[in-house]
Amino acid sequence: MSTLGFFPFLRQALLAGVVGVAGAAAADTGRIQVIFADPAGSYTPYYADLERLTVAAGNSWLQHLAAGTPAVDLTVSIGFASLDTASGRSATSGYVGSTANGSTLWSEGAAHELRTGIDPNGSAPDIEFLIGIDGYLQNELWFDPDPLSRSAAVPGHQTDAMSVLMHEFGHALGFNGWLDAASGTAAGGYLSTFDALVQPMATPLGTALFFTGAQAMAVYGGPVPLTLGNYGHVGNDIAGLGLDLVPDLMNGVVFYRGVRGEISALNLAMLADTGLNLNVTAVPEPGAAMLLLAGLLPMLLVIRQRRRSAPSPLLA
Ligand SMILES: [Ca+2]
Ligand SMILES: [Ca+2]
Repeated sequence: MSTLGFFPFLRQALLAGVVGVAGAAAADTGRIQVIFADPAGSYTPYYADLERLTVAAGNSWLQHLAAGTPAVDLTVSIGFASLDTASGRSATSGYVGSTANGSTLWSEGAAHELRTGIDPNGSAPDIEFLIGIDGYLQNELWFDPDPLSRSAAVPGHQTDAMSVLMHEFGHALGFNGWLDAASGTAAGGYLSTFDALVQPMATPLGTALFFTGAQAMAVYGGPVPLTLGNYGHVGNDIAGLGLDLVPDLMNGVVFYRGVRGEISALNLAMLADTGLNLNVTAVPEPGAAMLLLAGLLPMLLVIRQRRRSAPSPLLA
C-alpha cells in the first residue's frame, strides 16, 4: 500500500528518540500508553485530545478481554502524515506457529502481547497510528469531551475521532494481513492469524474474500463478506456482499459524519477467531435509522489500514 512509505519515517523518528511523550496518563489509565512521533512538535495542540481518546478507544476493546488475559501495557505511537483519513496497525508481529500446509502463522504484535504476556518488540511502541494532517485532524475529527459516556451529540459536519481510533485499534488487534487483496493468495510462506481464516469464494458478483472463523460465522450466520480490495475490513456497498455490514465499526466502505461507531459482536467474534481471548457478547449496534439519516450527509470517508511489512524471520 502506498501508505507503507510513511513507515520508515516513523521508525526513523522513533530511533532518533525525537518523540514527544505524553503526560502521565498511562499510569493513571491502565494498559494504554500514548507517545507522539512528531519530531518538530507540529501538532502539540492536539496531543491531549488524541491521547485521551486513544486511551478510551483502546480500553473500549480491552474491556472485552476474558478473565485471565495477561495485564500488559500497549504503547501507541501516534504520528502525523499526509493521509486522507487515518491508519493503524501493530508495529510488529508475534510468531504463533505453523499451518497444516507449512506456512508460518503470525499474530498482530499487540494481540501477541495480550495472548502471551510477552511484548514482541520490547520497549518499542506496540501500535502505530497515523493521523491525516491535510485537514482531517484539523477540521474533520471531533474530539468527544467525554469518550466514556459518549453522550454529547457528534456534530453533523464532523467525524467522531473516538470511532476512528476504535477502528484503528481493530486493525492493530487483528484485522490485518498480507494476502493479495483480490485473489486471497498468500504473498509468501506466511499468514496472519486473520489471513488463515480468509477464503476466496465464488459469488454471483465474482470472486470475493470471506472470513470463515467459526465464531464469526456463528454471529453473522455464515461466511463474513470482506471489503473488496481492502480485506482487513467487513462489508461492501453492494447487495449480496455484506451491505448490511456497512454500518459496522470495521467496515471498509464509509465512516459517516455525525454518528458513533460501536464495537460489534461480529468484531469481537472475528478477533476471538484469530486467537484473542475475548468475551464474545452482543453489544449495541448503531441505530439503523441514525445511519440512514447519516447517509443523507454529504461526506463519506474511507478508512484504510496499513499493512505491515512481511514478517522478518528474525522475529521467530
Ligand atoms: Ca507493550
Ligand atoms: Ca513493545
